Amino acid sequence: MAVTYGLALGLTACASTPEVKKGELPRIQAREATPLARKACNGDAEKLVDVAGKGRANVRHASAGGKAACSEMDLNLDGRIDMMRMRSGDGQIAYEQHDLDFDGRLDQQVFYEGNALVRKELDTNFDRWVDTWVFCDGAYIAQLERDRHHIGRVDTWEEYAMGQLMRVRYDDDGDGRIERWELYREGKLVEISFDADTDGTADRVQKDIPDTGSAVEPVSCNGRPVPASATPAAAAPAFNTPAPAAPPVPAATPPAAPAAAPAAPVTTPAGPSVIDSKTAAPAAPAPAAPKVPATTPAGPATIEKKP
Ligand SMILES: [Ca+2]
Ligand SMILES: [Ca+2]
Ligand SMILES: [Ca+2]
Ligand SMILES: [Ca+2]
Repeated sequence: MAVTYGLALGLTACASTPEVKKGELPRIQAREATPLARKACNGDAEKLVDVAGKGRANVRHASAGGKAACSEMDLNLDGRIDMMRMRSGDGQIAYEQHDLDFDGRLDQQVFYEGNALVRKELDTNFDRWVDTWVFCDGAYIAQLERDRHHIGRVDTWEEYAMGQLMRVRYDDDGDGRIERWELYREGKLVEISFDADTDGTADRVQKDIPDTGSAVEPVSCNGRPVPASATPAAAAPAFNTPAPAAPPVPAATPPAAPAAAPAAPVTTPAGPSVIDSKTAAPAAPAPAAPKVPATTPAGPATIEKKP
């Protein structure tokens, strides 16, 4: 069995003509963190597969009413489940859970609609709470939200066009109000706006951003290369109008205390791993997975060999 990985590389992206931004909603609704917990893969029948010929099953398929329900896979053959995939009643992939670094703890859950990846949720600091939400538009990242300071709700909003970063909004002090914007053009940061009094209007705009000479290519949502036809300039919206509010989410509760952690750089979210097996793994919509440092094993139940 071969395990295939891709790398979702770091990004910086582009933006269009930046203007003074008025009317930004002074208070936003911030998505709240949710636990990242394993879901059971059950059915009325199961099939165990030893894809490595080592006398121990490393793939388990569960079915219900004769239809495939879900699968559990041990991709690195260490006896622990690294991936679980659930299917809807019509057999389409609906949901996946991934342990990307094989440490026995989940790092990501992926949501599909009609076999198409629509959202990824990640735990990037290994505390078993989702802190990063990635929203896909076809092959491209459309929006990414982060709980950068791990305060239990989103404090950073990244907007993309054709996989390229266009704008980032920050609630740096965790008070539920955005006070900083960054605009990007052709992969480079071109403008930073500050709203010190959080009245919704930028009262200081910095445009003399040093050009580091580096710009990063657009990033896809599924880890595959961004289609060559992607032309971010054509897709770039003009951020000279009031910014849209965050998508409908549960209302944030007033923060208890300002966030203390330093701001983290914008980074690309991790992708799931893919099993490439002739005998066991169902076809996957090829996500990619950066390796993250392995930590102490503490994992789920081993897949037992069929009697
Ligand atoms: Ca494993
Ligand atoms: Ca893990
Ligand atoms: Ca987390
Ligand atoms: Ca704020």
